[in-house]
Amino acid sequence: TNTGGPLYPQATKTRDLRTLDGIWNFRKSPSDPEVGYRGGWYAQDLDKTGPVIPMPVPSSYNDVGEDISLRDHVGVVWYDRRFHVPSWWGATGQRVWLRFSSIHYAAEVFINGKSVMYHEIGHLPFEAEVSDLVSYNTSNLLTVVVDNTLLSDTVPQGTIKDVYIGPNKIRQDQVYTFDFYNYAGIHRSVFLYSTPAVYIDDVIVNTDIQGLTGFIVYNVTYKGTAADQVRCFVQVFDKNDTQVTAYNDCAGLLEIGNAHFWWPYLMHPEPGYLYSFKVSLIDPHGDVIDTYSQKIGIRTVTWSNTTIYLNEKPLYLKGFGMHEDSDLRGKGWDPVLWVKNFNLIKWLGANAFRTSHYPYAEEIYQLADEYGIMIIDECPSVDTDVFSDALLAKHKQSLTELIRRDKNHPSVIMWSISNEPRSSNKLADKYFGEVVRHVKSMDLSRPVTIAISTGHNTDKSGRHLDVISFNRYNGWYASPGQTQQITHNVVEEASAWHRLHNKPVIMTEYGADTIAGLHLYPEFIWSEEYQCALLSEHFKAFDHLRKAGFFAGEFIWNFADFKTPQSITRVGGNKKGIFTRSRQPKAAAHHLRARYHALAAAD
Ligand code: BDP
Repeated sequence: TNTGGPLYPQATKTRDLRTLDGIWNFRKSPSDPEVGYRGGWYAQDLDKTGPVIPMPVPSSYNDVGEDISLRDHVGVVWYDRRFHVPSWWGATGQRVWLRFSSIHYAAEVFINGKSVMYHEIGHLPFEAEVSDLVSYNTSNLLTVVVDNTLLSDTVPQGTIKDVYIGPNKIRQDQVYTFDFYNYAGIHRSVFLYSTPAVYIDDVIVNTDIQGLTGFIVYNVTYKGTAADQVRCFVQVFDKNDTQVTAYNDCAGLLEIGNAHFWWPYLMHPEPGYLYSFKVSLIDPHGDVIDTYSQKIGIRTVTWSNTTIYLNEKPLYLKGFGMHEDSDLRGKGWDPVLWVKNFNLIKWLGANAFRTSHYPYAEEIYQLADEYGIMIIDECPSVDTDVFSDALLAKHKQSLTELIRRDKNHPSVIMWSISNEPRSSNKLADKYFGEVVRHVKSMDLSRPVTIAISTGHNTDKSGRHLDVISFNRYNGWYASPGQTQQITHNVVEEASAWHRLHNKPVIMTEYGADTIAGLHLYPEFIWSEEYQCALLSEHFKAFDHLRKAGFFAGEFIWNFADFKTPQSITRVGGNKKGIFTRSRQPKAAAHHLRARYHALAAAD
């Protein structure tokens, strides 16, 4: 595993950037995954090894064909393409880097037949320096082997089941308990980029506020030379590109008087204010040898045993759980979809979402920074069941990579270390104690939560958390069609969690499957009327709980309909969206919109 690449790639005066997105060659492996390796598929153009099909990158491969065996493929697939490296990169001694923003689930990457890197765990970037492997005179062959198999020690977990399909014939099925389709492939952009020989490796930024003054504590690390040969110069620019402060050190504390703070959407007339934080490495002659700049927001997140505060103001989170999911491209990064999503989020008057149930594309956090939308950032642990040491190591690894990637985003206000783990298991106590300790060793500036579905009487994870989040389907899985108990149950459960742990409480999931266009009145399950009625009963509970003083947020499940594995409880997927999969509103979207805007006006 290579865990480099915390900085999102960018072209600057000293760096260049190409994307390798486009149409690649693709070939499904026979069920014995070794066939391709034995046949040396990594060392020749894939179309020489047998039939290939064109495959868009980024995208999931599952839904672009007409073939069940492609959609439901379990195991290994091969991708390849050729690329050129600009000759001036070599001539000027630039280092060459290859970065995958995410491949699900595991990947091995070859350049010109040589293995370059292996990475496991989807939804997170990985990269390697490939300067010595690329040729400048001819094209280079890039081959990627992707394996979507989930087992008891992968994050998330799954099982492979042998299915008898005829005499001496076994098909291997992937089974998993989580409720979204196990889409696979090269899901996000592939970047080829250059840095100078001596380069900025990472920048860590933390911020603080006192009165009208903003503070930036930063630390820059660089690689490729002896420490005394370069120095750092940092500059901070406001929105008009006016420099507001500068400093001559690789680590320091900057003070900005009368600062513009980063505020959430609808909490301030100018939400999402971002400064540019520019780092330059300067050599002994005073020449700039590398520069990198990123957007930062000055804000604080603090919490007590009842309240989460942003810039010392009590926060009430209004949002939803989401998915990276859409027609045809599955979990492939899609700027059209996400600009539309953010427009809908603003239209709703929401101020937050949870990246259920895995880290989303980095571009999504950049948009959230700009718009002032707060994120509960979730790692890919969902439905954790068997609490082994091997799993714990990988679970921690997913958080190491997540926090390294997302630490500087002002939009990220909380880490969610799991969704619905089987936390009544005795082993869950020690397990989550260790996961939380690990997160705290990397970041003390944000609270940690889990979206818990275990009841408060048996859960073993809550005592380790800063904020208790719970998922509950009153009026759906419990008493479908019955809305009378909802308000009471939600108030009781939230209060019980608070009494038990004396911590702020959030409801991270509630909702009802709804077929857009199905109207049944008086309300009946699956209809738009029922979804609205179920929401209304929850709203009453939330209003009551807001007065009780420990309730910090409401997140409906889900923003939009999404694809799931095939099951008799799912009609073409999970239909709990307030928007359809093509992002058209159900009646519930209008209902929720009225509430979120009214709450924002009252706050
Ligand atoms: C919850 C899960 C979520 C599901 C949801 C549902 O956290 O992933 O999609 O239930 O069943 O248990 O709709």
